[in-house]
Amino acid sequence: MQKWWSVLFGAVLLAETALTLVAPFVGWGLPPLANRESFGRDVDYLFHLILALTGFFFVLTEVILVVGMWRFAGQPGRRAIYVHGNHKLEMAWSLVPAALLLFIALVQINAWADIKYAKQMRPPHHIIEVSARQFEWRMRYPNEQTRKEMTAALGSEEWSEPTSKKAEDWGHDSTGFATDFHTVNEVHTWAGANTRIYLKSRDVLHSFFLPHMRLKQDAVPGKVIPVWFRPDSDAFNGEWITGKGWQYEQEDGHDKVWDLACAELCGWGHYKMQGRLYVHKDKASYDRWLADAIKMQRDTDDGRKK
Ligand SMILES: [Cu+2]
Repeated sequence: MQKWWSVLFGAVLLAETALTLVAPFVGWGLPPLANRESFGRDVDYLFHLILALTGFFFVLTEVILVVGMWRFAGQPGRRAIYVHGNHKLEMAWSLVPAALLLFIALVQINAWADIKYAKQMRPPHHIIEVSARQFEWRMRYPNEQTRKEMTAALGSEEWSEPTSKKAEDWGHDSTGFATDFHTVNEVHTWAGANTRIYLKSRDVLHSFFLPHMRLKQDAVPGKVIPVWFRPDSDAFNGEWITGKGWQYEQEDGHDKVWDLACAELCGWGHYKMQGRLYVHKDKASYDRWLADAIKMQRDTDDGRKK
């Protein structure tokens, strides 16, 4: 009778394995990749490599568990045997994972450096400041003049972070109106643009996650963290049309939508930290949107420098 437990465990294991094998064919895999031209494929490769390694050892240890439960199920009159460790086995199950972790650490070096090292990032075409708070993302876009100055400075040989003073003049015109643009939960860039994000948090830990770009980075209070991504040249999901707003491209009859999510449980309203990534067809479409957006901001009092 005790053997039924091993049958139950075995059945669950079989079902899990079957579902995993079926998954890629019924679309339960990763979301569509819209960042194939920079580091997206590297991230997917690492994901699948680690999934294969952990999957193999998961199935192996579960099979050993199920077989053990079957063979050594309790029987009336049979006494348990006490084992005081096995030196060779313990060495093996310490050294094998250690070697695998070292292997993964070596394989991922280039992808990590490409995504996270400020000095190795591609010179940006576009810069956005993203500031997380409970429970929304606040984006800040430089006006065209500031964007040009900053991208030129970052693209030059001489590495220079924008200083805090510089960020303050993102900026205001002589009449005291803001000429940079502030928005909530909307990331705007254009297809093929190296997009640099300066990530901040105003309160607790959040995590900036663009699943289709394969970009995820924690926002840490007190730090300004640069990250970047580049939407593919065919990744545009729509166009800004003055007077008509955002028009989504269609794909298989559905709107093409790229998500922004918070990937770090940050409080009761964590689920509300959803946004959208708008990839404009080209810089001209982005410029039209920015001009309209700055105009709308100007038409309210919020744009006035206090
Ligand atoms: Cu959050």
